[in-house]
Amino acid sequence: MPGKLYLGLDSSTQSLTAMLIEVDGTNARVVLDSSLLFDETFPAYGTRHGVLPPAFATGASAGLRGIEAVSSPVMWADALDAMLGRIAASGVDLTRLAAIAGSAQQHGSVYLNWDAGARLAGLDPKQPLAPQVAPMLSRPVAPIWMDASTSTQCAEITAAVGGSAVLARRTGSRAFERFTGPQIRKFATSDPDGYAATERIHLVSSFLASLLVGAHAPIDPGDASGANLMDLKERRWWPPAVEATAPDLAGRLPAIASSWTMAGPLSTYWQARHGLPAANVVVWSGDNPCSLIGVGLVREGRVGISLGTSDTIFGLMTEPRVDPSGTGHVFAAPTGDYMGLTCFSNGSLAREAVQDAHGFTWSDFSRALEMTPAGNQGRVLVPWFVPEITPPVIEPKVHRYRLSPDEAAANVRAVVEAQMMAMAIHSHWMSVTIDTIHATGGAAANTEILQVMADVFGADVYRSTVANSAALGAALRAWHADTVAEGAPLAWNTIAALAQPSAASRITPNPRRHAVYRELIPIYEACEAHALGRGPDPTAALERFART
Ligand code: XUL
Repeated sequence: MPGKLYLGLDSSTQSLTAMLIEVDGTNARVVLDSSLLFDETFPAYGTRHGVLPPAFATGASAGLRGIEAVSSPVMWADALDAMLGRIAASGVDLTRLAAIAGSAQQHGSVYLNWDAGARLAGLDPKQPLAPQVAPMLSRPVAPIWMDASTSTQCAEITAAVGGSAVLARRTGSRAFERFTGPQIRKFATSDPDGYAATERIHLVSSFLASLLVGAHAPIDPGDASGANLMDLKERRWWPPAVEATAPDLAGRLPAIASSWTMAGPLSTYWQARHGLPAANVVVWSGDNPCSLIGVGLVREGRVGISLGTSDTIFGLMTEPRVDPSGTGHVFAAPTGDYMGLTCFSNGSLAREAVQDAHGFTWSDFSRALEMTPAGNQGRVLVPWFVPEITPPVIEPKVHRYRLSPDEAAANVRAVVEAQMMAMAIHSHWMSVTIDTIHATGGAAANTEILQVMADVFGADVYRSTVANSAALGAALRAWHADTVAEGAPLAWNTIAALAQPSAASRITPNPRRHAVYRELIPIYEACEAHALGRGPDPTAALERFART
């Protein structure tokens, strides 16, 4: 008998992806994987890479042009309509569809007016979704995670709750410009009438779930923890932050419900419009919490490293430990645990800057790594080619110690070693003993880079082949929630088996090289401190290291 189907949707910055899995006992396989790009499929909205042009941003006249980033909730709804139509027409027997879960870009907020509840319940299946969503909005645009315009609001919220350390301890993160709370404060103070016209403020995730169930849906703790508003341990809105953010905000926020909560069946709109069944809709989560599942990181000690435009290290934590330096984030994980995440902006950007400086191809880059020894004979580069998030660096500057810019191969090794050592240093706060790393992202194709990763961390590295980890994570969450609803929850390890990388991709650390890095890491930390103007020149220590 054919098994049940589970659908995962991922509404990211630039696209909407759907992944349908079929489950037979404890085995799952992907039966459909489909994406649509917003810019390409919906040019009428005028987005570039999923972001509206600056004219749509509210603060253009206040000198905020360029750091504001907004997108269109109506476009996201349009995409949802198109994608569910595409799935309905795929020929897969959807009567077996048991549950749908979703993932969305984190932090973005959608402002719905007092009529929205009635409009959600009364969607007309003879009409497309988008024109029915536009009149629900009290703010036509949604600020998204790329927005950096709320420094003032961050400072105000931080001061009101008693400082950064208090906010981070309670909510998992100090105030960040892109987080939802500071964004809400900016709207409430700059457009009080718009705020008064707002009944409910959804995150992108709970907004899209609401469209599917035809009612205001709850939000899961994973995405709620990207708001600077949730008490991470209690998994409920934290009154001091809510009060510090905007007047009468508590009643405007969605309810928080555990990640496996059924928000309701797919509404009659979707049933009548696309002939879909009344499948259960699971509360949606953020893309990072969903990727945790979609990359198979369901136990402490296994972390993911994504080598993309920026590099990210993330992993499950059984306890809500918080980064005292304030650069890392802690979110609730869809497993009921926690997840730590630290982002570095000098990822591919820095690797490519070195590659380009020496006219290297990608295979020259690999050869340079092969030719040079671990520890680079004490030659170090601190790779802040662009402003860095971790540690925070506003004025980009590349620092070299015992290294000349023209030593091509040594610069290649230096940039990769620096990135890996920085990730090891700045993920220390998670207090997780890392034994396994799942590497994802474009640069994970490079085996020599992964070897440096294995040697620096002293951990096995596997290359993850999951391309749409957030959508897969959402599909797996749908399966998990269904097993909970049936009263026979499956272990996460079983659920996430589909996301595990192949054993054949394993790269093991070399103990001798790992010992070299154990010695070099504290010296690299001293290089960072020196580059930040907070410590003595580490050259003598590097010379001693080079002699050993
Ligand atoms: C995480 C963050 C991004 C978005 C991307 O804090 O801002 O990863 O979730 O969609």
